[in-house]
Order: sequence, then structure tokens, then C-alpha cells
Amino acid sequence: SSGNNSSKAEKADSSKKTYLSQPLVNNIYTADPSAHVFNGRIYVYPSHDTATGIPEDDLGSHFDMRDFHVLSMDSVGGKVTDHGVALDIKNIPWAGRQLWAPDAAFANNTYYLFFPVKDKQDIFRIGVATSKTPEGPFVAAPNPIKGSYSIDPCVFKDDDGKFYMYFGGIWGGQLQRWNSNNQYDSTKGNRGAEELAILPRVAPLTSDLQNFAAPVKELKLTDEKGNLFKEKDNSKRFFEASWMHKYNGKYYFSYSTGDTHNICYATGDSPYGPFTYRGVILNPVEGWTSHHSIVEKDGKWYLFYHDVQLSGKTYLRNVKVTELHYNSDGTIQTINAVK
Ligand code: FUB
Repeated sequence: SSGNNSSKAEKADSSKKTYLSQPLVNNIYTADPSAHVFNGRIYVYPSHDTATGIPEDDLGSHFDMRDFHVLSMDSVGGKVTDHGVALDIKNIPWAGRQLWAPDAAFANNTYYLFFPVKDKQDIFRIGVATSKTPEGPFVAAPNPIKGSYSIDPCVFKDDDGKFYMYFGGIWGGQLQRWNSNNQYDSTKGNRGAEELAILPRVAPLTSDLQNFAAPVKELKLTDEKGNLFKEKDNSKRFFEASWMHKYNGKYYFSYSTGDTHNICYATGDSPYGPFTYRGVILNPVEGWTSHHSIVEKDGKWYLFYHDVQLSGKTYLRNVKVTELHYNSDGTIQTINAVK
């Protein structure tokens, strides 16, 4: 009976939760929001979660997404429009299953949607699709980006007009199966606690944004003494959900950590790093995953993120937004999204 009491108490606690922000939409489940300002409007490119009945496993098979919807709004707090299906997996010629976290970019009078999906051999690759409008519909290129692998692309435009893709995700995202010389080995598991942690990847893009312009490199993430993280540094090492932004001339690389999945950040002086760990951006992690983006609109900075407020289920997430604040030394104030 004490078990019953404690589960009642837990229920009471969770119903008392106060959330800092409410879901942007509740007609569909959404996750992994990549936000951009195009033509003065905020466009959000999220994953589209659905209940497919696929059992939960360690590889994330329950994240079995089949299309993307684009959301948009004039300003944070304004009416949110769901533009409907922007790209369907059935129209991606090389796709097998699992459309995971996308990103978008604008160049050459064209909007680009970048997305990870497993190919027909069940290996995650990163694809690109184009449209003349930010909300799509997008037309997928016939093949994945040559030399791409793993998940969670983030495409960043630097002030000089050059584009870079950051990517990678461990475990279900398969990054641990790739040697740094880009050979796939399906038997390769996670590293031992004392080994150096697996690093996210970066590659510059060609001006048509359809190819890597140079070989993929590892992005070095270190502690404040300049030491690379080890696998055991779970609350600081990289896991997935890369995002890059620039603030006051500094590069900010943010990501979801080790096995804690906090959204944290590291700063550097070049798009190739190295990046020094600075702290946690978002607390707590609600559900198993956390994935975000950071964007400026009209002089204010915003964090787009997700939690599981609507469903309580890790594979049925909802995207949210809240303002992000910097301290005068350029550090980011930690956001506590649940009270
Ligand atoms: O949404 C599917 C996967 O879960 C994403 O690619 C990861 O970042 C995690 O949020």
C-alpha cells in the first residue's frame, strides 16, 4: 500500500507542474525545432511525431516519423500557422525509414530542407530538399548528400556567407558506428568510460548547398582547461542535437549531452572550433530527448525546444519557445522550464 501512496503522490506532483511555456501547436506532436527568420517571419522546422505502435527500444525505433510540417509565426507569442505536409518520406527516393530532426537554410533564392533518414540499408544519411517558399512543399534530391552519415544536421550561415553543416548523434543516431575515417561498422558499440568521447562532425557546404565542400571533420569539445571530454563525462560530452549560432562575434555550439541530455553550450573563435564547454542552457529534460535551436528576432534571442507536456510520452513531443538571456560576459543564463 505504501507503493500506491507514493504513486498517487507522484501523480499529484506532476499535475502541479508549472511550465514556463506552452506548446506552440497541439493539433500535431512536434519535436526538435529548428527555427529561422526568413522575410521577417519565424519559420520552425520540427520533427513530426506520431504514434505508430512501434515498441520503444534502445535504437529509437519508436521515433518512426514519416513527414515534416513547417510552422510559422510573425513573432513569438503570435498566432502559429501549421503549413501542412512539407515533405513526405514516400517522395524521398532513397529513404527507408525514420525521418528525424531537420534543419533549413536560404541561399540562391531557394529554401533548403536538410533531414536525416535511414536509407534502404538502414543506415542514417543526410538528405536535402528544395523549395521556392520557406514552408515548402520541398522536392528531395535523388540521393543523400555524398559522404553524409548519422543524424541531426544543423546548417549554419557565417557572416561571410559560407555555410557549414554540423551533425551527428550517438546510439540510435549511429555515430558510434563510424570510424573517424568515415567507415561504417555495424558491430561498433559505445566507447569505454575512460576513452575519449565521440565528437560531433562539421563540414563546409558547396555554394549550391547540395554537397560537402571538404572532408568531414570532428569538432573538438573541451573542458575549460582544454582537455577533450571522456566517455564518462556524461553531463558534458556530446550526444546529439547540434546547433550553431553567433553572438557578439563568438561562435556558440550547443548540443544535448551524454546520457543526461541537457541542452548545454560551448564557445569558440572559429566555425571549426575548438569549443570550450560553458554550461547548461535548459533544465530539466522532460522525456528521454532534448533538442533545441537558438535564433534572434527583433533584437531578442529565443530558445526553441521540446518537452512531453501534452502526452507524457517520450515519442510524442511538443515544441515550445522561450526568451534566452545573455550575461554581459557572453555567458547564457540557464533556463528552468518547469517549476
Ligand atoms: O526526433 C528523433 C531524434 O530524437 C532526433 O533526431 C534527436 O535529436 C532526438 O530528439
